[in-house]
Amino acid sequence: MKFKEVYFATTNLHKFKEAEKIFSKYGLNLKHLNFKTAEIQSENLEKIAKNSLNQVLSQHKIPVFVEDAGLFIKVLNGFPGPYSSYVFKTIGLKGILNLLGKTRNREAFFLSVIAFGSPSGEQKIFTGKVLGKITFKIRGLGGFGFDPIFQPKNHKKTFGQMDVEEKNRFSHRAKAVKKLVKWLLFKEKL
Ligand code: ITT
Repeated sequence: MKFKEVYFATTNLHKFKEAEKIFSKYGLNLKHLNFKTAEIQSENLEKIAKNSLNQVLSQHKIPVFVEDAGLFIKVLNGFPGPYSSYVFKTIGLKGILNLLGKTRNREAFFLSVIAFGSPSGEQKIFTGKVLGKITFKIRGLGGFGFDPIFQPKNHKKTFGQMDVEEKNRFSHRAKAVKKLVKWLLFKEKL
């Protein structure tokens, strides 16, 4: 890899562990930077991620990435989307299930946007998306956030019923992190 070490700036250890597992599969070591960014309000995850990245880079001259993720529910016109963290803290899983009630169309997706930057000034964006549906009940104790009510397409379990390894096979975050890792490894050969 071109960079000796790469940092993931996040306050969410679950997110870090998911990414770390993928890095180590490719033989790379991922470092954790516990950094709380002041998340700007925007409907665009990429804008939020880029802004957060620049906050980190203004204080740390290291190769680093941030990730912004959200759950987008079709019948709610994409809500909670960029407000997922706040909605999780306020109305939580039960609040989302109540909002949907008995609605049959429960289609949703998770989107992950990674913004990577290095002190030399280069910046790159990587995204990952997973389609699925919101379950009728909370299922599973694993994972974090909305995992216990999100069932990825063509699978019987919710993310909450999977361990990190299994979730990493198809999650939004895993897809984005794999793109980043491949880019980091490919760059070395340039
Ligand atoms: P940092 O900003 O410090 O990285 P965070 O938890 O606030 O940590 P996000 O803003 O990206 O990170 O999170 C948005 C919220 O969306 C998160 O708190 C969860 O409630 C939810 N979320 C994101 N990814 C998720 C996943 O893989 N599984 C379940 N819920 C997820």
